[in-house]
Amino acid sequence: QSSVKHTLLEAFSKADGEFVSGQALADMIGCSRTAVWKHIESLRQEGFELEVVRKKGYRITSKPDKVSENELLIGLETNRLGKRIVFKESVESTQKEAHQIAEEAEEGTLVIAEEQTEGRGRMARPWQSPKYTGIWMSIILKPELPPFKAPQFTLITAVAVTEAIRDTTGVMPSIKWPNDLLLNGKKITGILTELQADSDHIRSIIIGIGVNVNQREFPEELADIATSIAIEKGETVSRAKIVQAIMKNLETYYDEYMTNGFSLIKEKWESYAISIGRHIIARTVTGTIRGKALGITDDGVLKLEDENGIIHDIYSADIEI
Ligand code: BT5
Repeated sequence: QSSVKHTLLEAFSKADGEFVSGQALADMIGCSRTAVWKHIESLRQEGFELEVVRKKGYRITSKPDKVSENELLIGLETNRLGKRIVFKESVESTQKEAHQIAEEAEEGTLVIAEEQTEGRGRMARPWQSPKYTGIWMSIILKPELPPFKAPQFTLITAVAVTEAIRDTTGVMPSIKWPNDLLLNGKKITGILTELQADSDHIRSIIIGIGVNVNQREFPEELADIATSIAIEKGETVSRAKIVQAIMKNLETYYDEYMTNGFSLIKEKWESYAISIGRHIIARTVTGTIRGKALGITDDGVLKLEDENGIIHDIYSADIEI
């Protein structure tokens, strides 16, 4: 089956957008013209669009936008990140898969799926991950660092993803501390940073990234708070290109962080953030604090000044603007 598919795709690729006759395809595969039709149907199932014209044959008008290994490896410009790819058509959660293999996985291993059936956010909140329309992935890093440095990776990732989206699609998200990217005030990306660590050092850091790319609509409960790149841009964009750009940027900023520390990333983060300098509401597990967001510290902690001039360190919260 897969070699038939390969033969077909090669034939269409040689034809370079022109028609290939059913008989020619039948001869190449060594089957009947009826069987060719069935193979064409299965290409359609995989997201290829084909035109059929009587007496001319078949031609491919559009290829699927996939995020499987082949699509991601061709054109990937990194040295370490994404060199190992675990691709699954459907998983409960790439984060869960990544946790399972983290111990023996090479640094930079990428777990990516077309669909998550139980994608999750922080505090076990659900993360909607419909098939073929978004980027649902988890990256395993193994920095030689103490565990308290881990929250910085959420901020490093936010900067890397913001610039990747800007450079590949032309739309510019803004960052909402700590882990959201927004377009026109609605969420397009969530980041979930998790650890496997001993008391004094990180064994693995698992960065989960969800990007709404080509969804054209959202279920009712998300309609007011979520959007996608395609909705905001008005056209479908390539997920593979975005993934490749994220990997490249993440590698660059990870290296920058390990050699020179957090200051360049902090500067960029603050320039992309929407909440800094504004009045916000921070809902933490211990209570709600209102005040002006002053900025982030070198450890990625949010500084919030309340109306009495007291400055609070916020380590984890949901922010309302
Ligand atoms: C996050 O959590 O924003 C982190 C999301 C991380 C998802 C990635 S996908 C790959 C990897 N595998 C996983 O299983 N997870 C990671 P949080 O800040 O807690 O936001 C969760 C909230 O966002 C939910 O309670 C919903 O309100 C909302 N939400 C759910 N799905 C969404 C979507 N597709 N787009 C925008 N908002 C969504």
